[in-house]
Amino acid sequence: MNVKAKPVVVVGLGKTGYSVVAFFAARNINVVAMDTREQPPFIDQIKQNFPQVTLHLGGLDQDVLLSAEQVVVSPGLPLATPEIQAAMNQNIKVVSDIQVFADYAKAPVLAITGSNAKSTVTSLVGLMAQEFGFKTAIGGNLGTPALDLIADDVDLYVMELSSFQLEATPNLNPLAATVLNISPDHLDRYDSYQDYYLSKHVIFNGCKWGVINLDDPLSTPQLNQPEQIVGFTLSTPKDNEYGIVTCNGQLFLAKGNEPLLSCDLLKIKGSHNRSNALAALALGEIAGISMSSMLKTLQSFPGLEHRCQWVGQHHGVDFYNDSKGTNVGATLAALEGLGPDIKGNLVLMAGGVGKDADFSFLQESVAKYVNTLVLYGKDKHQIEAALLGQADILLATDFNDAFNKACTASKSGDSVLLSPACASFDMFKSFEHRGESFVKLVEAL
Ligand code: UMA
Ligand code: ADP
Repeated sequence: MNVKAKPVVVVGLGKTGYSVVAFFAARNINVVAMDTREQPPFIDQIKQNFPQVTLHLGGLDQDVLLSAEQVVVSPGLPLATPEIQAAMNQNIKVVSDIQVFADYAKAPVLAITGSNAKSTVTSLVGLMAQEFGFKTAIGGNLGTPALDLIADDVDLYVMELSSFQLEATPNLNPLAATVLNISPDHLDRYDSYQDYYLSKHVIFNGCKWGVINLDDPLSTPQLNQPEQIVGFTLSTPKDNEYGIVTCNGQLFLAKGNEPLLSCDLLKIKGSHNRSNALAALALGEIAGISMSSMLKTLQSFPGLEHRCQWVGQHHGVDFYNDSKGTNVGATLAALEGLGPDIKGNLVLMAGGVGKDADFSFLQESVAKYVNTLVLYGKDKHQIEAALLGQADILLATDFNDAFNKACTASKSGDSVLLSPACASFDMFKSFEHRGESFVKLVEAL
C-alpha cells in the first residue's frame, strides 16, 4: 500500500460505507473511515476484515476530511453536514458510492429513480434481463450496495438510486435513466420540494436514453437532456411510446398501436403497477432484452413483499401489507390501485414519522375509499388534523392497539390495509420490520 498517498475518506459505516472500504481496500488504496456514531453498524466487520483502516468514530474529523484525496459519503448523511460542506468549500471531491461505481462499471447501466416504484421497476427489469440470459447485477438503494456489484463478467447493471445517492453523483453516464414519478418525500432533509426532485434529475447526466413518464411532468428531464427519449403513459400511446389500449373491452399493455399483453395477465395489480410494467418494458427494450422475455417475466412477477401485498383472510376480512408505503404518494397509489377492487369497507392503518409531509393530499382518496382510518405513531395527530371529516378516525396508542382497532372496525367482506404514508423509525427498525410485525399479527388471529 502506498501509505504516503492522500487517503480516500469513507464517511458512514453502514452497509454503503462497508462496501466502499472493502472496494478500496481490495485495490490497495489508503482508506480512512469515520462515522458520527460511536458504534456504527459495520464497525466490528471493518475492524476484523480491514484492520489496516484508520477509524474516527463519534464525530467527523475536519482535518482528516480536509486531507482527503476524495471523500465518499454515505447516503444517510446529508451533504449539508457542516464538516462535509467545509471539505466541499476547500474543493475536496465529495462523491457518493454511486459515483465511484460509475467510474469503475464497464457494462451498461440502467438507472432508476423516482419517489415511488423504484424497487418494483428495478426488480422487474432485472428479472427480465436474467430471463433473457444477461448476466445481470441488480442493486443500489434496493439493498446490495453498488460497489459490491462491480465485476468483469457483468452484461448489464440495473440500479435503483435514491435522491440521497444521486445528490453526490454528478457523472453517472448511464445507458438509460428514468425518474418514474415525483411526489413529496424527505422534506425533512431538503430545503424545498424543488431541491428534492432536482436532486433526482442528475440521473440524466450523460445518459443516452431518457425514459419519461408522460403522465408526470416532473419526470421530464429538468437539468440535462438525454440524447433520445422514450415515453410511457397510462393513456393511448403514440408511435414508439408505451401505453394502454383497449381491445374487445380489455386493457392491454401496448407499444404504439400494437397490443402486447392483456393487463389481466399481470400478477401485480392496480393502475400504478401497469405504469410500472410499461416503464420496465421501455427500459428493457433499450437494454436489448427480447420482448418475449419481458412479457414472460411480466406474467410471472408476483410483486415484492410489503408492497400492496395480500397477506391473508381471517373471519372474511382481507389483510393487505403496504408497509413500503412510506410517503403520501405511495399511500395514494395504494388507495387508488386497490380501492376500486375492494368490495366491502376499507380500514386504513397509517402513521409513523411523517417527514414534514402534507397529508392533506390524501383527502380525496380517503374520502372516496376509506371508511375507517386508524392512526398510530409519532405523527398521528398531524395526519388526523389533515384528514378530519374524510373518514371515521380512531387514534391508537401503539401498533398492536392500531391493529386491534382495525380488526374491531372491520367485518366479513371488508379489508384492512396497512399503508402508513410515513417512515417506520419511531417504532420499528425498518419498513420490513413493520410489515413483518403486521403479518405476524394477522397470522395470530
Ligand atoms: N448515519 C449517522 N452517521 C453517519 C452515517 C450515517 O448517523 O456518519 C445514519 C444516517 O443518518 C441514517 C443511517 O445512519 O439514518 C443509515 O445511513 P447509511 O448511509 O449508513 O445507510 P446504509 O446502511 O449505507 O444504507 C444505504 C441506504 N440507506 C439510506 O439511504 C438511509 C439503503 O436504502 C440502501 O439500501 C443501502 O445504502 C445500499 O445502497 C434504504 C433507505 O431507506 C432502503 N433508503 C431511503 C429510501 O428508500 O427512502 C433513501
Ligand atoms: P420505492 O423503491 O420507490 O419505494 P416500491 O416499488 O418499493 O418503490 O414501492 C413503494 C410504494 O409505492 C408501494 O407501497 C406502492 O404502493 C407504491 N407504488 C408502487 N408503484 C407506484 C407508482 N407507479 N406510483 C406511485 N406509487 C407507487
